[in-house]
Parts: sequence; structure tokens; C-alpha cells
Amino acid sequence: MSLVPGKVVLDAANKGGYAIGAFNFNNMEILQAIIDAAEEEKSPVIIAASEGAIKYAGLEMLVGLAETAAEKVGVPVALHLDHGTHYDIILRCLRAGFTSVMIDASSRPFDENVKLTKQIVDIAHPMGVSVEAELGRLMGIEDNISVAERDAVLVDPDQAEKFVELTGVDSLAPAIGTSHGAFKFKGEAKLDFDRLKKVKEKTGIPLVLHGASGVPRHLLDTINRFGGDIKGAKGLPAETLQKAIAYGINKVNTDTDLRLAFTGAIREVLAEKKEVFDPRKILGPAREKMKEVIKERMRLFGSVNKA
Ligand code: TD4
Ligand code: CA
Ligand code: ZN
Repeated sequence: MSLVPGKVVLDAANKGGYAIGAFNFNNMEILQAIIDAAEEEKSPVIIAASEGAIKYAGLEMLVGLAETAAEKVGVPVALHLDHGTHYDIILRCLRAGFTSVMIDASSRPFDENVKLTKQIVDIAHPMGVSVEAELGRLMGIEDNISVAERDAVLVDPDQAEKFVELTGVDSLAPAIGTSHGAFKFKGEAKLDFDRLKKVKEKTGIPLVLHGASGVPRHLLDTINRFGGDIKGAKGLPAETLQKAIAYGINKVNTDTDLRLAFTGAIREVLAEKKEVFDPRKILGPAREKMKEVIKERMRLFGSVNKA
């Protein structure tokens, strides 16, 4: 079917108490892995492109791939701009056919974040496009962090309430202790569930967890076994993620786990089959591995059979 607005799948997840996966893509194989996983699991899905992905593949190329892939399947698919930083790039995405955009002005002062986010909502909504915004800084929280330090970094629930009222945003990413990449926690994985609970109570809208990759051991092991060298990586444990979903997270962003799956599968083929030089024999297994990882994530999120 045609791409659907992000709000359609996120509002249903909010009502149903589960989460939709937002998976980043920047080439055909990653996109196919996401779409095929969604179809096989009968799961709604969000495909996400970062500004870096747009720079790498080209905006029209990504939209063309996304629309073609979505048309092919019966499950709802939304095309989302991940971490849009400026008005101009967001406008380009709106014109090109994105059905959801994130304006990430969380590093700016609160009033500026409100102003820019509201500006985006005002142009996106009449086009039927949903808007996600962010509050707080995406950062891991250490055990010994003080209350004041924590307050300075993580989302303020009262501000979140005000922010949603003032902007009319469709979904919100509150910083509660996750961070992007493969090195999320030095010690124990900790999230500020109290804060998450308050943000949910005060806003009621779909909440988004960034930096949610699990960084599973087996993916790291494959990479390291076949010539890679990634040490000390640590992701968000499955139980912690499921608790966050129970507290009101309805969109879970995953990029790192796909990068790990992709890299491990390619390293394995190249190490084990030294005679191979056909790109399809190299990227095919990587696509398969990513699909497996995505399906596993969808089961964890509770989005299977929700399409
Ligand atoms: O928003 N994201 C994905 C971030 C993608 C960054 O892409 P560029 O390198 O092009 O800037 C997440 O929250 C994913 O979190 P994860 O835990 O998977 O790192
Ligand atoms: Ca940010
Ligand atoms: Zn993110």
C-alpha cells in the first residue's frame, strides 16, 4: 500500500500498549530487510532516513526505494526523517513524499525548540505529515550522577507537558538515559523510568525511544570472530526495553543492531568464502541476517500481527 502517516501507526500503538520499530536505512538491502520482515511478521513499520543517509544515497533515491517497497506489501509503512535539524531539509523531505518528520532542536534553548517545532508542525500537518520532536540530551546516566546533573541532561516532565501543548507535536522523544551507538552504558544499563512515567502521564502522546539498540552478544561475536575488533560494546537489554514500552514508549529506534548484523555477515562471507566476488553473494547474506534481527526486534516490541 501507499506510505501512511507516522501518526496512524503510532496512535494505534499508543492505544494498544505496544511499540512500532523505526529502522534506519540507507541502501536497498537494508530497506528490503525491513520491509520483508514487516510483511512476514504482519507488523506495521517505520523506515527512517537520517540526514546522513540522505547525503549518502540522495533524497529522491531513498523516497523512490521507499515508495516502491511499501507498494509491494500489505502492512502499513511510514517514511520518517530521523533527527532533522533545520527547516530547509525538513521542507525538502515534505515535498519529496516523507510521511513523518523529526525536528530535533533539543540542543537549543527550550523557547527556540518550541518555536522551530511549532513552525514545522504548521507546515507538516496540512500536508498530512506527522511530526516528532525531542527534549533533553541523549546520554547515558552513570550510577554516581547527582540529581542536579540528571535534571540538566534528561527531560523535564513539566516542560514536556508545556512543549506538547505549545507545539501540537504528534510524538515526543524524551531523553531518559539512552544514547546512540554501540557503547551505551559503562556499568549497568539504567533508564529513568520515573521520568518516563511522568512524561507519559502529562502528555499522553506516543513517546519515542532513541538509542534503543540491544547490541546482542552474538552479533559482536561474529564480527570479532571474522577479523573485526569491537570491544566493550553494550546496548539496552531486552527486559529494560520492554519495561520502557510498558511505561509508554510507542516507537523504538534501531540502527546500530542492523549495522552490526550487516557487518558480521559480510565479514563472515569474505572470511569463509575466499573465492567470492559477486556483490549479491556478499550482500545477500547480510540482508538475510538483518531481516532476522528485525523480526526478533518486532516480536520484542509487540508489533507483530498488528497490521
Ligand atoms: O535515531 N537513531 C538512529 C540514528 C542514525 C544516525 O545516522 P547517521 O550516522 O546517518 O547520522 C537512533 O536512535 C538509533 O539508536 P541506536 O541505538 O540503534 O544507535
Ligand atoms: Ca538531539
Ligand atoms: Zn536517534
